[in-house]
Amino acid sequence: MSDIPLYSLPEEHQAVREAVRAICDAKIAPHAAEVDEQARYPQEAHDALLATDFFAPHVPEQYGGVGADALATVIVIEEVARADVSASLIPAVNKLGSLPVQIGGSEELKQKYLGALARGEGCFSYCLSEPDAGSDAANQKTKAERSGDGWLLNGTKRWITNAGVSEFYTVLAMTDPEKRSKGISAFVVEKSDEGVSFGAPEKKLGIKGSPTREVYLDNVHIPADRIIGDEGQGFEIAMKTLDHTRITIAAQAVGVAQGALDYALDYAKEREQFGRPIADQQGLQFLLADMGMKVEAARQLTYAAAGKSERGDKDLTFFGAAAKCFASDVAMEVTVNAVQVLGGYGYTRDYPVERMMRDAKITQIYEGTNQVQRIVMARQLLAGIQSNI
Ligand code: COS
Repeated sequence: MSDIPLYSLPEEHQAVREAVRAICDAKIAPHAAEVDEQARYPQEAHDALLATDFFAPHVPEQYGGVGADALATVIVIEEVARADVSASLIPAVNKLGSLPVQIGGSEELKQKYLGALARGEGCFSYCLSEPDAGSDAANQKTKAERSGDGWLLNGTKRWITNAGVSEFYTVLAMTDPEKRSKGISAFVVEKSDEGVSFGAPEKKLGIKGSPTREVYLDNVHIPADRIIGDEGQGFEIAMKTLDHTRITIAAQAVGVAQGALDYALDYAKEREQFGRPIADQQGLQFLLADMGMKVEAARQLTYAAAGKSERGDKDLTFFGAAAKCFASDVAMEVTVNAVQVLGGYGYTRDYPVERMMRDAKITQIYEGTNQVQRIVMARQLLAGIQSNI
């Protein structure tokens, strides 16, 4: 038998949590309300994450990164989201944007772009969605055509997280419309490439500190070696990427739910009504108990999925979708209930739980709506791909 404690978080992962929480308490949480109120990029969080190697922790050591495994990366994102969901999109989207390169890119592309990301030269965004390609991701209208010794890209990408801030973009584009998903290819585009521009920031319900903009590609000419993998491999790479990164959305959901629960618990112990703390009321205790139970169940599923991501298990697709779907539904329920615990105060911007409630909502939508996650899960189950736990 191994001497690793059975079914518990390894010590080094617990140490990662403590380190990130300390940074969040000191440098990220104090700015979260203002970032939301002003809908501004959380530059303090960006700088703090960069200074402590939590900016893009997933980048392997061979490309100059710190090589955090999938579970450690999840813990980083969870802890940042507990303080500020907008800020947690920095490490999360850096993984989403760059993972296609890590999964399918040539060695030269990996050295160049994963290296630049590890050095903090810029954030990395992921450009799959378009005005007519949301859930139907294969319906790509952006085109890439061979031109001289490279590629010419034209089209509009929509809902792009950290657009304008990021220096690097993975862009999915149609190279052969006849072949639908098999005619899609992936490319690296840089913000400084001629013909790249951005729309106005979307006015959103939550995650206001993370800019969401359209990306316009107007005759953008890029060198041939910027293709990720082979021509026609883009959709498969995009879907494989999401298998891994949906777990990071689950992590955001667990983090924001934990943040709301922690705040509600402290409040319930202090707030007095009928001559005693409201925490003494059994009705409220039942609510808090359900919140705690569901956050823990979401966390366990998320960590199990992270293990599968790290090992590349064959049931990863199911687990990535299940963790994202379950944890985001929990986040929505728990944050709404945290507002309920605080009553009228919870409904004001003087307390953080209404921000957490607004921020939680997006986790049910992005990286595939929870309806899409159920399609993905059902297909896996019907194909007979069962958990190998
Ligand atoms: N890993 C590897 N390959 C995959 C894959 C995965 N997880 N998922 C799909 N593929 C492959 C399929 O195997 C298929 O190839 P074959 O024809 O050789 O079998 C090909 O990709 C097309 O897949 P499929 O037929 O399932 O495509 P659909 O058009 O039916 O789309 C969904 C499937 C709905 C699951 C997909 O479009 C999707 O995930 N949509 C949501 C997109 C999303 O998350 N957007 C958010 C963007 S980031 S904010």
